[in-house]
Amino acid sequence: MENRKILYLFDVDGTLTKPRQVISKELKQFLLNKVKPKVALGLVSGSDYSKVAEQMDGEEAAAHFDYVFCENGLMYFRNGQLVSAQSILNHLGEQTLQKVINFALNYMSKLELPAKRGNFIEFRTSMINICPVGRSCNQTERDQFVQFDAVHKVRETFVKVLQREFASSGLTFALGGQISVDVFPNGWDKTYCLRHVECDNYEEIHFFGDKTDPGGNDYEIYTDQRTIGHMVTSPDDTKQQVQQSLNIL
Ligand code: M1P
Repeated sequence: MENRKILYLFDVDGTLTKPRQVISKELKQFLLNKVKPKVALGLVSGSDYSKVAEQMDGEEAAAHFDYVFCENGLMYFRNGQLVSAQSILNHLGEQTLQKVINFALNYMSKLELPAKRGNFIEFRTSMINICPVGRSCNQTERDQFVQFDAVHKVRETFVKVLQREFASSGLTFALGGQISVDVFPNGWDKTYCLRHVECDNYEEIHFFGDKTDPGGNDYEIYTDQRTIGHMVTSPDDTKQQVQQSLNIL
């Protein structure tokens, strides 16, 4: 295979798929049939494994990617098997975690939004995901929140309050997707996944992501010196940029 010493790493939501949707058949086939013969392929998402696998159209499809980095790479999968994992609970301890959870629940209890559903705090292995509308909202309620948030800056304000409250706790609060805030220890951002590929000695590591502005969860890896960053605006844009960079007609 040509150029196997190049790695193309992709964010998922907004980059390979519409937020929380499944990848299109066309883009999946393009990546696996046209791109994979040229470069190694990896996924790096803030989401957990079940969501990433679902969005790649199932675990079998996800396993076709050389690397699957979930929860920013703190959960590392290769060929569908978990290779390594880090626990936020072990890292922070119960007391600090509860302080964050209690504070967030209290803050969210005072918000008035177009809709409020369930699962306001999703506890993952290596991060907490805080969601004012509730992760069990449906697509219409998600869209409503997105519009409301664009005007009222609910998450942006929430992040500032959290940063002030937990200034000395060593935690990062990042706007991952559309409706939630990811919370993880400093340094457990998407650059974490790069340590897993160090031993594979890639000559170039390209990263494609849509949340590349400061405060977005692609910012750190996009600006990292070890990667060549590509800012994209949609799955179609990702395909176009990959086609151009690899001269695929
Ligand atoms: O794009 C990755 C993000 O996807 C989801 O975000 P949201 O539901 O807010 O659109 C979450 O899984 C989030 O943790 C993740 O960073």
